[in-house]
Amino acid sequence: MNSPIRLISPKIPDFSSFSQRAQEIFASGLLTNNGPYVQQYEQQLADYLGVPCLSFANGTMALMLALKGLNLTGRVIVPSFTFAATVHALVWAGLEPQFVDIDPQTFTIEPQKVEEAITGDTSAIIGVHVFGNPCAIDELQSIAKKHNLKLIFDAAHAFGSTYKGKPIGTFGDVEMFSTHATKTLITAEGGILSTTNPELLVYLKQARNFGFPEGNVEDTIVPGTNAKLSELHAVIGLDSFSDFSRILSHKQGLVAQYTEVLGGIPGITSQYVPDHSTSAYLYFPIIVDEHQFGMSRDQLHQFLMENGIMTRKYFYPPVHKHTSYKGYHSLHLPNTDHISSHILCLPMHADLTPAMVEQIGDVVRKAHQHYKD
Ligand code: T4K
Repeated sequence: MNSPIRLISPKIPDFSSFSQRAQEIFASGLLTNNGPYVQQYEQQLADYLGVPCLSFANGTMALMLALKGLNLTGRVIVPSFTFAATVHALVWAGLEPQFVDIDPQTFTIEPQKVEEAITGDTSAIIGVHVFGNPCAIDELQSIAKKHNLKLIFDAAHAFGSTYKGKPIGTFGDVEMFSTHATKTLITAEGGILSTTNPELLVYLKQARNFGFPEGNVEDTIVPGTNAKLSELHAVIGLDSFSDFSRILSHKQGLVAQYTEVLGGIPGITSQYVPDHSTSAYLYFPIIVDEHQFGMSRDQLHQFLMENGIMTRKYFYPPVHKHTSYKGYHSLHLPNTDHISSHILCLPMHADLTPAMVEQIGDVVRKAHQHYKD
């Protein structure tokens, strides 16, 4: 049997380039604490996005520090259709989640529901660019402005996505990217914050380094934490960055092919990406309508696995149904519940070939045929 088609296959940068730089780092003795490679990596990110960028140990800590740095209080509006880390970060920042439903086509937070949910206690909105698909940014921006709320984007999946011709990373008060091994731009573990807010940048630099201001290692200014990226991680990021555009366009080709091979299979639809946006497509999500397709999402997941194709049910269950959010289980979020229980994320990565996408399409068609016969 052929080896399975993986959901994700991190594009590990060339080892000889890494080892050369790692040797330099070892020889210098400076392994972390804002060394030259971290600075070079942050400069490359800032040049690419056109706004200042800071690196962090992971996306979750980065988001938590961004929320702290904006001095938020009370409740923060957030979708439940996301990875748990989005919500955990705000709870760790001492805030209360206020879950809001998503649009059933784009899978991103529904602006009208956001506006309806605002109360006197609301201090911010977090939008998540789900699988790389940008939120309805203009609408969210005008709601935030009208109600004097901060607007934060969890762009964990969206490095390389664009909205109305501008890169994701340039919107709201601050945006967070993850560079975890499962992403397209990787540092093994890591996160990025991009913001043009000078006070927030100063806070974040201090907060990721225990609260020390630049040039002072004795007196902390804020109760910070340790959320620094190491030099070795920054080297992986630099190498990964040099291959990023090629991988992004490879993924775009795969999306076109997925759309073609899955098109016309009854009961299979995908995520709607508006014409004014481009998505970095972390995965290729499909929605399985059991009645038209003939198999449930869970049965298709199993069938694909038996045929050597790895898939994941991101994000199932939705965060408000997690055990850690017991108090929210009875919330009525119909689109979130529906998408969460019908979604399946298909493989998407640099090593995925057109032949593999063809094979995935054939197996999905076979599953439908199997039911019909
Ligand atoms: N906000 C959102 C919306 C997020 O999705 C995430 C993270 C965050 C915030 C927080 O960012 P970080 O703090 O992580 O920077 C994974 C990732 O760990 C997580 O980063 C990601 N989102 C989430 C969607 O997925 P798991 O536990 O589901 O992944 P895991 O380990 O099962 O791996 C998934 C697939 O990738 C597997 O098929 C194996 C493959 N894989 C994984 C790793 C770690 C590899 O091939 N190589 C690897 O090194 O969480």
